[in-house]
Amino acid sequence: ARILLENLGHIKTCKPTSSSLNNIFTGNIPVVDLSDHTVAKTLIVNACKEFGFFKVINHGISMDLSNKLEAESVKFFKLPKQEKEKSGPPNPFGYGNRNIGPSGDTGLVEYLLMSVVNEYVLAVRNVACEVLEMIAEELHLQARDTLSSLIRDEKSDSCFRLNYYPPCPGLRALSNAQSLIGFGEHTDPQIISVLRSNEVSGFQICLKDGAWVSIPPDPTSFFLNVGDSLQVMTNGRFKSVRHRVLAADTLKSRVSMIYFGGPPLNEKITPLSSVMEEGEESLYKEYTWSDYKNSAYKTKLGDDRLTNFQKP
Ligand code: GA4
Repeated sequence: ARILLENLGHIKTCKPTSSSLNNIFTGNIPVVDLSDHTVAKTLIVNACKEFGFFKVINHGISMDLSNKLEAESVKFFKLPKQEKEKSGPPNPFGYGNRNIGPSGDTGLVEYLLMSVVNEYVLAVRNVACEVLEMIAEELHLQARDTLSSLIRDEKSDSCFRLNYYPPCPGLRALSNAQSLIGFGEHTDPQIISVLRSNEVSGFQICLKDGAWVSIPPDPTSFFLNVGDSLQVMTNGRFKSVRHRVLAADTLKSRVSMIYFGGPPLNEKITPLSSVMEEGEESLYKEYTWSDYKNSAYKTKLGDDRLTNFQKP
């Protein structure tokens, strides 16, 4: 555990529901080639509006870096229970098993939640910033770094999560749907999240019509999703995507690593003036990221956390 924790920096700690598991199909999710900015920025903005989700390729992060971190993670999750528990409980950062967040949510998952300091996270944050800068250009925001500066800020409230879904072969044959859930459906509260997983499937997103789509895993790529804060900052133009992970119905465990790019605690989360049409009003009340976070930690994982912040 110590090796992993030293490599990853300080562990501080950083929540699932199930609905019908039917309607599962593999969708055509936008794939964005980051080596061509001109094409990429239009694709990204369209994907953020339609899905709140897309995959990026040619991102410049070496497989080696991701694989090393994955291997370190597996080493940690394979340690005896007692050893792992020395890094817990996750309040807010640390090791957690089955229990997710403070509201009684559970899933077939173990995880480590931590603050962000290591090389991998810095590399992934750069990808997130590059994407946010392309969004800023495409939306004609006042400055290119209007969004990226929030997650580059030294006070940025970002975090990093390693999830380990133990192998549960044959699970799906069981009738109890709840037991199929690794991490229950939810939206991410932050601005943007960057996910990378090994080759084990399970990740799904919810489309606008409510259908769940399985996203084929791809360890060479990153999956980005719009968080609640970016939905608000675009006054609802971008969608904070609902997603979940099914338990690993295989002999192999699923390992995912997710960077959550959040703004500083005192940052006002409000629609960016340059996205607003003349006479357009904010759909949301005024609040800071700290207000949102405090409120989020009182909710159940699957709750729609933004409704409290919508204008009547
Ligand atoms: C969802 C996104 C991130 O994983 C996370 C989660 C956090 C936790 O696991 O402690 C939360 C969940 C997440 C949203 C609502 C609250 C907080 C559990 C929960 C019930 C680290 C985050 O920032 O919000």
